Amino acid sequence: MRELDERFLQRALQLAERARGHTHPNPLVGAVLVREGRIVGEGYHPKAGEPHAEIFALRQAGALAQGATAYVSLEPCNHFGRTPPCSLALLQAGVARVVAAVRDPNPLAQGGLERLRAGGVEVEAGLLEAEARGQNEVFFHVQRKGRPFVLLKAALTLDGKVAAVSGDARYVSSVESRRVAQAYRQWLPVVMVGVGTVLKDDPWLTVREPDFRPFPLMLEPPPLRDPVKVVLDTEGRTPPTARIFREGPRGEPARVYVLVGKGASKERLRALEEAGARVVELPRDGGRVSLEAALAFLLEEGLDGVLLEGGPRLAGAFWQRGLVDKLALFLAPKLLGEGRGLLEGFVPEHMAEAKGLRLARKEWIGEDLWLEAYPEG
Ligand code: AOF
Ligand code: ZN
Repeated sequence: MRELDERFLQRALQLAERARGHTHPNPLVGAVLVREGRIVGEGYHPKAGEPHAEIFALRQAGALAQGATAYVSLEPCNHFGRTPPCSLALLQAGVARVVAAVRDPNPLAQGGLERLRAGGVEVEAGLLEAEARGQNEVFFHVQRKGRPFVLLKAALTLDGKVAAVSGDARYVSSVESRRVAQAYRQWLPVVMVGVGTVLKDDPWLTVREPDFRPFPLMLEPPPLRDPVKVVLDTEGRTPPTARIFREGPRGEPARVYVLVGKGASKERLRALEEAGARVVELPRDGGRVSLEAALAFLLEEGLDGVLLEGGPRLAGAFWQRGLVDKLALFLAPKLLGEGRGLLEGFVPEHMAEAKGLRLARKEWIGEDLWLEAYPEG
């Protein structure tokens, strides 16, 4: 019985993965309806503003939902938001039992299980909870901390350098690592760089040939899409001809925000707007755009996760403010000697000030070592 419950719930988690990268600021959610051991309906939440996972599963099941068990990767919502509550829809359809992997942390939406129980439905939560929390790491983080989730991604030589002294960084890691690294762009709604990286590398910041290994529950790739590109650029030095403004590999128009400091040259800002950027003036902190203000602005826009791709000065600034929530690192078997480190400006005097990391993944990829880690404390 337990095994069957796990199997159907696992299926709900897998369905949720189909929309990875498309639901922000909403979570990934999947639902499976089972009657007499048979799946009679399946669904997932495709996009914020569209119906929730349960609704698609109920539509597919029709009258067969009567007496069925609903397996959901997140507690059914209980609020009138962009759509009516799923708890009510499940009750009205006559579902007999609901198994949720994890309770909804969103105070506006939670309480679905109580409402269902009060309506005579058998309810349960906590099965595959760790997997469900992992799948929606961004959503759970944002609900707890009230600011976007920041993932620092970098390729390092074995002696910890991200670029040569000249700034040249093409390429530190192998092509296999770079394809995995691209998958993180599909996951998070924003890819962020400092203006130095735009000037030096003129990157595209698009999703081209991602390798989705970071997401073990994903059975088939979601529709590919490019992230919103955000440049932190206090003085508005981004060249209006930069590649970030060009249309993506699937012909999508680029969505670019250039975040500048108050008082930046109006003329430059106008040229950036003409290039298609949304230019936003934010308060400064120590001369540069305030990182806290930048994150708060992005969250207001519904952009709740940031993939920080460099360069070392921006990474160091996020790190020193305690704003890095996770790291994805690719360690290549190369040595650079003198070069640019991962976190510029972070200069502890003693080993005791080094920050510990909790490793969540260590895996070989091509010749490189792929690590995921969380800062401790
Ligand atoms: C569910 N099933 O598939 C999802 C849920 O703005 P709304 O109305 O779409 O509500 C979004 C909130 O609902 C979101 O923050 C989360 O708490 C919950 N998402 N709930 O029952 C779903 N996507
Ligand atoms: Zn719902």
